Amino acid sequence: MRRSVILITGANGEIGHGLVNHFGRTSDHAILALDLKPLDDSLKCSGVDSIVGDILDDDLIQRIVSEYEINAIYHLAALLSTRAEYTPDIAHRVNVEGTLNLLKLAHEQSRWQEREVKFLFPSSIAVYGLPDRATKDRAGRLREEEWNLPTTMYGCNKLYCEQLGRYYALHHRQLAADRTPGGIDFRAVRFPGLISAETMPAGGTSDFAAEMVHAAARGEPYDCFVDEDARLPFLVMPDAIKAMTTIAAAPKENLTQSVYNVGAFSLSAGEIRDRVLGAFPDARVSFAPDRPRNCIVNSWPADIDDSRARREWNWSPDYDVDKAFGEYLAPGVRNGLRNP
Ligand code: NAD
Ligand code: AKB
Repeated sequence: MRRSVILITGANGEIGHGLVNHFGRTSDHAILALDLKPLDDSLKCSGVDSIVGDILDDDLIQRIVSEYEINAIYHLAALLSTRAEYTPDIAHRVNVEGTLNLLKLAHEQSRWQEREVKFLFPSSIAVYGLPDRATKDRAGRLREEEWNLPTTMYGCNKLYCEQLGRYYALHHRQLAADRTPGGIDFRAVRFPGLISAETMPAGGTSDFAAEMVHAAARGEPYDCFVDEDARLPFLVMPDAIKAMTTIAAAPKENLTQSVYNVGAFSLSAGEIRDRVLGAFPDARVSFAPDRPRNCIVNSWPADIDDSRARREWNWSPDYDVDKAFGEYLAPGVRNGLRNP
């Protein structure tokens, strides 16, 4: 008998920490956690099998097929935007070929099980590409289909994987004589910058927000790599987990598209500094913009329109900006310092 599991790739990353914890608390399903890095000890518990490995390793994927019956896939493994710009070829392999491997795995599993396998994919505001700051200021909150002209390898990868997922769900093997409809139930959320009180980001371009909060809590000075007025939408980690698990549970007939924006609040780097100073009055934040990274942030929207997610699957963040800083980030990072 193959063990029935929810597969989480990139399980040792920031969202992975949140998801593994969430399922550990709330789900009867066993979890298969896959990551290049060993799973943190804090995430290891009964009900969690972990595999150290690469989503590009075909032999490993086949081993997973032979040992597990996969109910749903949360495919988180990726190289984020800044890291991807340094190694675009590797980013393309991990972000696109890796996603294709997981879609093929989901397809194979659905044939074995003769039912749909849910595939949850965290996309990103990096799929948007605004040509300059003036256009960004004029554009305001973007809907899903606007300005899909990414300027980064990561954004191109995410946009294409959204389309690959839709293709696998709706049109895969459309000319095959023995084609049976369905197979993969692909659902994606486009996340803004995420801020976690528990983990530190690495390799992203929206990382300045989380880095500023964590540096302040540690009493370290922080040189912010974007301009004071650089603005992005943000979401705190508990709401990111809420978004992924809520869209996963939504009745399929309510969903009119496969990709949805989700957001909570929009802040400039200067406004984040002010919030951080409110919580940590001794914080030392200065601005030393890195022009190319600042350009990437300027190509991403200041805010996103998530009204379709709110209408179709009742998306609603638990944390507005006051609650995010007052009830989650400030107490959370202080607590993290007490319990390293
Ligand atoms: P993260 O960098 O913290 O985690 C990614 C994990 O994937 C890492 O633990 C890494 O070891 C693993 N990984 C990388 N390459 C791998 C490979 N070839 N095989 C197996 N594992 C591999 O990132 P995160 O913040 O947890 O993001 C998770 C997902 O959410 C990513 O797809 C990311 O693009 C997306 N996302 C994140 C944000 C954000 O602000 N954090 C925003 C939008 C979308
Ligand atoms: C990044 O900056 O690359 C991520 C993202 C917004 O997708 N945090």
